Amino acid sequence: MNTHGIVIRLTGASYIVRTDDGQEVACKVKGHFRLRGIRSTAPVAVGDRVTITAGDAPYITEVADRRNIIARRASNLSKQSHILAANVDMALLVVTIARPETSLTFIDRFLASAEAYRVPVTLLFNKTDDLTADERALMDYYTLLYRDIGYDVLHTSATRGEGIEALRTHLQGKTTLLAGNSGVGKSTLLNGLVPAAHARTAGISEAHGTGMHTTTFSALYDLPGGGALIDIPGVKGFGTYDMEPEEVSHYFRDIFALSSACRFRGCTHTHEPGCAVLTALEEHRLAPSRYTSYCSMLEDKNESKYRK
Ligand SMILES: Nc1nc2c(ncn2[C@@H]2O[C@H](COP(=O)(O)OP(=O)(O)O)[C@@H](O)[C@H]2O)c(=O)[nH]1
Ligand SMILES: [Mg+2]
Ligand SMILES: [Zn+2]
Repeated sequence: MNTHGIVIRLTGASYIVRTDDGQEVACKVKGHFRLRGIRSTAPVAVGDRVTITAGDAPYITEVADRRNIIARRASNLSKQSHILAANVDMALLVVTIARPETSLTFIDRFLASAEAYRVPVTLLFNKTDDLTADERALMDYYTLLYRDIGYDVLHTSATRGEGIEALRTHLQGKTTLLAGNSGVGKSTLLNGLVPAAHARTAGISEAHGTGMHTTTFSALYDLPGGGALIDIPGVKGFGTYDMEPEEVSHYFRDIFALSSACRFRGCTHTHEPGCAVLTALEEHRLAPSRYTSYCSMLEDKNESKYRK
């Protein structure tokens, strides 16, 4: 008899599947899956709906069609990808203005990759209790900037519990991937939302000024009010989606919206006459930080194309 369930945790040795009747079963994977054109180092990911065999040594026999996946390249040179999570409704990008500082380039690259994966992102500014007046002003500016582009922006102080109720409401009923640099408060937020998670939190290492990775395994945590959070250890965000240089501007919503008025089709918005993006930049209708992030991503793509 076969049973169905969802993969909620990966350990080194097995996949923990929560079956539809609520049991947690440690499973192995048998044989090879051919997964619709994806060459992957790990065939099954957290969030996958699977079929398992019953018995003393259960194994996964089938992975259901995925709504989406979030993957990263196994290594720079490899064509294989590593699937981080499947069937995700949303990503929550946790950022901090300071201690540690999250760079705008990091945020913009994340947003662009998420657009490519068609995963909506909510930007969450955490540690609102720990800001100078200047830092608060900066946060307010970024909040307007990203809301204006069309992203949801929330604010929390995970340690003080401020903004957690609004966040809870926002996450209700959805499967959300937790993302963000280490030290921004992901584990603290997770513990606030899912007390049973018992995620380990870490201070910023005094010596290096960087956070330490303490979560060990990918896991899906049910939210008390419905929905779930997926925590992937040691992964800041998405790997850069494999996109052509011409495609990069499609994933910057503000730049894409402006580009319809460019004189030339295939305008790269870097030097072309009649470029509506460059005009908007000059006229302060496009944030310089967004344009800088776009250019840096475009350069990467051109370089990797050149290397091939
Ligand atoms: N002041 C302040 N510190 C926080 C907040 N949230 C988390 N921290 C602290 O930041 C550090 C890193 O938090 P952690 O949850 O481990 O971050 P993660 O690496 O993203 O999982 C810990 O010392 C937390 O106590 C917050 O809202 N305000
Ligand atoms: Mg953590
Ligand atoms: Zn242009």
